[in-house]
Formats: sequence, structure tokens, C-alpha cells
Amino acid sequence: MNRYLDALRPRLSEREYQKIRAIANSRVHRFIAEAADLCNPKRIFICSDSAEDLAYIRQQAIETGEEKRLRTPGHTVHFDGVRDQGRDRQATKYLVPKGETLSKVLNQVEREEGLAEIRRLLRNSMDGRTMIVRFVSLGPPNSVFTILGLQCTDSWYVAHSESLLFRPGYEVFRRADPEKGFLRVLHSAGRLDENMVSVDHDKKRIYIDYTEDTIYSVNTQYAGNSVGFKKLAFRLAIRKANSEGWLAEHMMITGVHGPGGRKTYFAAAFPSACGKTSTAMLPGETILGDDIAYIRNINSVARAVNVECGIFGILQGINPKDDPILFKVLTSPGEIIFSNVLVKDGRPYWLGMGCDLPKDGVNYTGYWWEGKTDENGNVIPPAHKNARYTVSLRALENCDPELDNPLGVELGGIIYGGRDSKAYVPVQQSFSWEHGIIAYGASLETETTFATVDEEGIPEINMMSIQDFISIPLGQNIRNNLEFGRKLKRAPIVFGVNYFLRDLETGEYLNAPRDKHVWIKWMELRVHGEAGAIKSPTGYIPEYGDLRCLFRQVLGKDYKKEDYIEQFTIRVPENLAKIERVERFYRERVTDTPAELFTILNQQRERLIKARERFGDYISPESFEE
Ligand code: SPV
Ligand code: MN
Repeated sequence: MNRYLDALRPRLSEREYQKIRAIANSRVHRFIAEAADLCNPKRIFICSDSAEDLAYIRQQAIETGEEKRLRTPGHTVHFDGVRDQGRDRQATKYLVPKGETLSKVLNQVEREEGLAEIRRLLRNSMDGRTMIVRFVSLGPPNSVFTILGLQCTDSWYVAHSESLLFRPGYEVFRRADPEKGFLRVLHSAGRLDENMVSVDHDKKRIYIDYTEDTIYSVNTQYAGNSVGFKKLAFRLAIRKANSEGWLAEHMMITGVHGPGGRKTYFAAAFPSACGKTSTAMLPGETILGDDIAYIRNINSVARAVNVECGIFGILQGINPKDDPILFKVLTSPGEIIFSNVLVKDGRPYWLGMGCDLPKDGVNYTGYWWEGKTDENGNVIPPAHKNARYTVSLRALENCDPELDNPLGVELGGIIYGGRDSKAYVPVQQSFSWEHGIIAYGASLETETTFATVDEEGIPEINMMSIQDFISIPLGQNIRNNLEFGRKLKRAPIVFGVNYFLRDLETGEYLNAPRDKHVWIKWMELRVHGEAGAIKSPTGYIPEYGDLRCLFRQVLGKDYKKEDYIEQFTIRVPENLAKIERVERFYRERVTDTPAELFTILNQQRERLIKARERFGDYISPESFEE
């Protein structure tokens, strides 16, 4: 018994009390008791992860109206507010103790001031509602990778999403050392309208207290802001990884099948909406993760686990032709939460799904009809571009069987992919671990997309695709990555991909969406030294003959020489401009950049200039063949 359990007792039914008493960690009781004191819920529900408790959460999500049933069995829909359709960078801040400073690029507020503000917003926020307590295991349980998490929330939709996205943690907490640390999340959707949607978006706050491993989130429901174990706990994990010498990455993990029945695992980092999930979902390959990976040095090789066990994925563009597996899952019975889609006659619709959309229905703005405009006169699309689905990986026929291996899987390659319309070729291999980390990872550029609530199409550096999530000095993270690879006996090969290269004149994309399957098969062969490559100034690039064979094998397509030349032409001016942008960013905005970054970029610049002297501004890949 402890005083926090005592304090909780009057708020709990006997059944809930027994469930929480079974966990011996007094800091668990303390967090729940303090959350209840602050938010003042009418009752508390402790989820023990039993089938009965999980069913109760599903049922409450429907009964309260946070989710509605769709026609296909197991499918439900949830809507977020008009101003709550993506991760909110402005509202997300680190709480920084007096005397400490974080990088200038990070949004921050003085800790005491921020805590006072968020506590004010959370006070009595659960009045009349239930506070749901969820325990999760980030990474497979009982493994060197495991991090424990505890969330208190008043949203049944959030609690339900966690059933699909994370491994159950109640039993893990019960069996864990009572002193074991854990990440904490306190979330309240705040005031809701009659459709159960958060209304006080001007008071949306997501504050991260890294001194106490605690996240506060209020007046929001969008899962990226409210399901604390996605991107919010990820921020805390990056700090932990950096201090302990492992990697917490914004990476999917996929098993790619090579000749002779072998399987090679790749972890790949892409900023939001740059093709990460669709790369993890290629037909014939297996998916182990789609968003966050922990990578550790185990016996001198890099091994990775998926932090989650489900997908919170983007629907836009998923159609039977480009994403056959996903499309089938999304249209078959099974537990799926759709969010911010168009609903008509109990069916969900999204942009780019490969069929005509209904002319009216219900979407995130309420009743919608074709031509409906917002208060500024802009036409409202049928479904939001960031409409998403939440599904368990285990529901997928292509789920990798190693998902719960406590030792993770050995990585053959690491991939960095941006949204770069001008410079980088579609696929290339780095000259070394260091070159890959700097020229592809630290130099990763993208153009802003709809996955955050900012304006779209602005080019920006997104270091290793974790720029939004990092709270340690950026240079330190680069150093940690460089060090990590150096300590491995067999470091994964680092590749760079770019699915968004456009023709400089017409602006047309140079590749079809399925071409990525060929690139990854080429990388698989390269890991095993079974494909050739040409040394270009920016990396090893594929030979035409290998790609021609792969296009035929993988896609049944005839790959034309002129397409190869267009796609793999080294564009010297665009590449030099890219180096300039990257250097400027690190020189001006990051104070602790390792000197190695400038050295490696400078070498790349010199290789480009030298090549230009011989071959001109735009260099066919064939020029480099000797
Ligand atoms: C992303 O935006 O990178 C996502 C979705 O994976 S969110 O949970 O919003 O981060
Ligand atoms: Mn993501």
C-alpha cells in the first residue's frame, strides 16, 4: 500500500482497484493519482489488455460517438476537428528548465511557465468523463529494446487506437521491477462539440517534459498529437538512445526477398508522406514496421525492432493498382479505424482511391457536397488529404514473422528518402557509412506536405526525417549515428532514394510509383555484392543492364535506355545548390555540427566540379563508365 493507491481508492471501483494494485510500481500509482487530481474524471477505467477490456474500449468508442460504425464488419470512422488534421508543430513545445537551452530550431517554452499553462488547461478537463489508463510495451516485451509506457486519456478513440498500434503492456508492468522507469502521457481531448470533436483548437497544447519523461496533450484528438506513444514518446526515445549509444529512428522496416529464398531487412527513413508505408508494403515482400524503429548494436551487427505493432497510415493515393495488398485489407472485414475520410452509405472514401467519389456525404467538415467551400471561399475536398487508417500489422497477410523477435532483425541496409524534385537520382549507394549518414541522412531534404498543418511545398532540411522530433543538439545526433556505425563489424549499407525527381522543364515526375520496388531489389542485390554499380560524384548508381532485368522481373516492364539516362543523369548545378543549402543550414542554424559533415559535403562538391569540367552540367550515367 502507498499513499497514491490510497488516494486513488475512492475514485476506483473494486475491480479497477484490484487491477491497479496488481502493479507494484508506486510511480505508476502516483502518475495516475496526480492525473486524476488534476483532470478530475468521473471514473477511471484501467485497461488490463484482457479481451473483455479491449472489447469494452471498442464499444465505448461507439457509444460515446467518438467513432461510428461503417458497413464493413469491424470498420469504424473517427473525425478530427477542421483545425486538427495533422501534427501541430506550433502547438508542440519542449518544456525547458531555466538555464538549459535547446537548439534554436526547436519550439520551446520555459518549463515552469509551460507546466503552469498546461496544468491550467487540463484542470477539470475530464469532468463527467472516464479517464482510461493504458499500459504499453514499446518494442517487443522482455527484450533489450523494451521501453514501457503509460497513458491516461479521456478519449476512447485514442485508447482504441492504442489497442491496434501498440503491444499490450499491462502484464509487462506487472512483472517488471517495481523501480523500472517508463514514459508517461497525459491527454485530454478537452471540450467536445455534439459530434465529439475537440473544439478549443486555439488552446491546443502538446508539451514535452523531458526532465520527467512526461508528455501532456490537450484540446486535440488527431492521433499524431494525442496517441502519446507515436511521435511524442519517440522524442523522448531519441534522447534516451543518444545518451545510451543506440538509435531511435523514424524508419519503417521491411524484409526484401532476394535470390535463393534469402530475405534481407532494410530500415528506411522518409519524412511524412514521402512513400514510407508504400515502400514497406511492396507485393511479395514482408512488412515489419511502418513508422518507428529502435536499432541496437547486438554482437557487432545492427539489429532493429518495430516500436509499434500497427499502422496509422495515409489513405490518399491507396488504390488497387499501386497498393494491391493495402487496398484489399482496407476493403475487407477486420478491425480498422478510418479517420477524416468521406462517408457515404456507410462506406469510406478517400482521395486517389481509383474510383469516382460520391458527390456528397459526411466528412471532417460535417455534411459535405461537391463544391462546398470553407469560410475563405476555398473548395473543400471530399476527404482530407491526411485522412488515415489505423490497423494492426498482424491483420496483414504480408506481416513479417519476426515482428516480435526480442532480438529484432539484422539490417542489411538503411535507406534515406526525401522529396527532392531536382537533384538526387532515384536510387544510389553511399561510398561508406559516414558518407551515407552525411550526404543522404543529414542532408535529407523534403518539401512540406499535408502531414503537418503548415503550408505545403516549401523545401526544408529534415535531418534523417526526425527534424520534427529531436530535442538534443542536431550535431550530437549526427555524431551518435557516425559512432554507431563505426562500432559495427558489419555496418548496414546506406542508400539514398528519391521518388519525386521531376523533369526540369515539364515538371513531370520521372518515375512511376511502383518503380520503388525495382530500386529496393537492386539494393538487396548490392547488399550481397550481386549487382554492378557506376561510381558517380554523389554515390554508386545502378547499371542499365541490371535495372532492365529487374524491371522485367519485378514489374514485367520494358525499361527504356532513355528513361534510365534521364533518371540517372547527374545534375551538377542542382546538386551543387543542394550542398549549398545543406551547408548553410548547418552553419547558420546548428551550433555543434561535426566538422566531418563539412568535409564530406566538400568532397562531394569537389567530385561534382571535377565531373563538370570533363562532362558539363548534366552528365549521363554512361559517361562515368570506364
Ligand atoms: C507522420 O506524420 O510521420 C506519421 C503520422 O507517421 S503521425 O502520427 O502524425 O506522426
Ligand atoms: Mn511517421
